[in-house]
Amino acid sequence: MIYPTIVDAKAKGEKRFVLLIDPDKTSIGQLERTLFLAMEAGVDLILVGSSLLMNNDLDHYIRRIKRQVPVPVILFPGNAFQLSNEADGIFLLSLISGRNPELLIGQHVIAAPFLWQSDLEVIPTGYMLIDGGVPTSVSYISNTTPIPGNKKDIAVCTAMAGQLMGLKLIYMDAGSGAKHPISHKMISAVSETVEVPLIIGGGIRTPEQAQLTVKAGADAIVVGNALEESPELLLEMVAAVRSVGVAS
Ligand code: 1GP
Repeated sequence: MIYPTIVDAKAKGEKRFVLLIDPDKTSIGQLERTLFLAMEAGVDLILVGSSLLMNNDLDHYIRRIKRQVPVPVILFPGNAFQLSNEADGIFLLSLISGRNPELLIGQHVIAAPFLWQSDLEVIPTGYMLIDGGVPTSVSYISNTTPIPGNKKDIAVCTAMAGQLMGLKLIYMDAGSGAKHPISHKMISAVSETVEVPLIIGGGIRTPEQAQLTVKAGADAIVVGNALEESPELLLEMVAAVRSVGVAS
């Protein structure tokens, strides 16, 4: 089971590194090198998904990942087309920072019969989009306004509402390719408030940023874009995250 391991890690103060793979941006040819480095570095989880996906063979793509690495693969779907029984689990995202009913309940209803019959571990996730200084695919495609980056009280109240509604994770995302990652003030404020694990992603490009993000209170970080450009960064990034934890 994936979720209990995330909760357990949080309880022990261990930080987790999550690699995001967008099938449109990492070809099957490039996958081998990325996955080799992911194993070397000791990546904890792999997310697969995108706001908008051109690749129409998710099953094949995920089978290819699972053939090479034993790391759990979690769907991070932009919509109900991005489902596959080849994955181990799914972040069932409620876009709680937005006010688009399609992404609060509409797509979930469409996906429900598939998920009901699948063996995927469903992890209900409060997904919060935070302004990262540039319009992102996710804000455009989701037709939602991100929470302003300097409004930590709005982020805290939104995360509180997510936990009260029974969501099991809070994922604050500045969006792939964000100009700047989520502020440490906002991360600390949310992590000091909610009890469910907190995942942070969007615009994390250096090992230093990765380390500061977990120090600020993230239980796990997600990195995609920077690693598509330089997969070698994986080793340093994971080491930076590992260096923070019970010992620090
Ligand atoms: C996006 O949080 C993820 O949903 C990762 O963002 O691609 O900018 O690392 P980056």
